[in-house]
Amino acid sequence: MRARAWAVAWAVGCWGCGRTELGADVDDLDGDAAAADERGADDRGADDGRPDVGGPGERPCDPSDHVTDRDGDGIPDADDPFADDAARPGRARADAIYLQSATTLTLLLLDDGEPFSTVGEFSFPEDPGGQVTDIAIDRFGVLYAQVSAQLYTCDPATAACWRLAPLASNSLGFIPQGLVDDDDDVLYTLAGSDWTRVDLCGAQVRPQVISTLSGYSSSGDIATNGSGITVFTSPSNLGGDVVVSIDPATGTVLGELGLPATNLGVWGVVGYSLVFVMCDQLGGISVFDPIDGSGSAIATAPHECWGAAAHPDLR
Ligand SMILES: [Ca+2]
Repeated sequence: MRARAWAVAWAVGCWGCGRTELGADVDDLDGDAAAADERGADDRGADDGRPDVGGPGERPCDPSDHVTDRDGDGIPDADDPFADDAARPGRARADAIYLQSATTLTLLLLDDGEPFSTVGEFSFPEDPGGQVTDIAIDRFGVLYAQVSAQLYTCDPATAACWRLAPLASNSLGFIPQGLVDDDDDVLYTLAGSDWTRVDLCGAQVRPQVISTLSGYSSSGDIATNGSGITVFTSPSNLGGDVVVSIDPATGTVLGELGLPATNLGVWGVVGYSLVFVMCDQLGGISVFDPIDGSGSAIATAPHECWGAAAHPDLR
């Protein structure tokens, strides 16, 4: 994610939850305030004037059901933005780090002699798309992307992307199952200084601001390592970025852990065992140890790095 690229679209009321939502529901044709009726599995009949709980063309989505898989693509309906399409969105590898520039998706295999391989240029078959500012991957391998002020899902094998719903930010990261939710990974974003939980169910997207951070803002990414430490990168007064630890459930800053091994913006961060792998805006790859705050450069990507993500099992 790119610090300069985010823009905030503000709260448009809540969806029966009493909390603030980010992102305008520009296509809520039935006026029921459901935030994702463009492709939402619960709102296919978007102009029917009825609650989105069933009926012809409408399917409820149970966020706790990680078993039902109508299209048999290995992604449960609750985690599948295309629950009736086995060809979409595709699944990410669990053994690789995914890096992206604004235009290109690349694999990084740290243990490989040729660590970088290009997946492809991002494409947008259904709309004009835009610059990709960050990506995140859940445990079923579904890859989400921030593009302009929209959340997309992309095929990790082809880099084709499809728009889901408005979401204004420049950083995405899944908090792994067991930390804020006992049976699901949960998508979070730092939109400016707003620590925001993004509940997903099928193609539904429901952002809720948890807290507003004082003195910190998103430089580029959010990640959790294998010991459960969640960090984000924030612009530092010293130049470059600082690595900040946060309690994801409450949005409480726990402290600064140190400086990355670069004085550039760190726009990509992934958990990798007990450390973090980071990439900076020019493509520099480094490792950061959250315990002693040390960082070391290890490689250079073939392009600018605007974001990074990895399957939660890589931690
Ligand atoms: Ca599917």
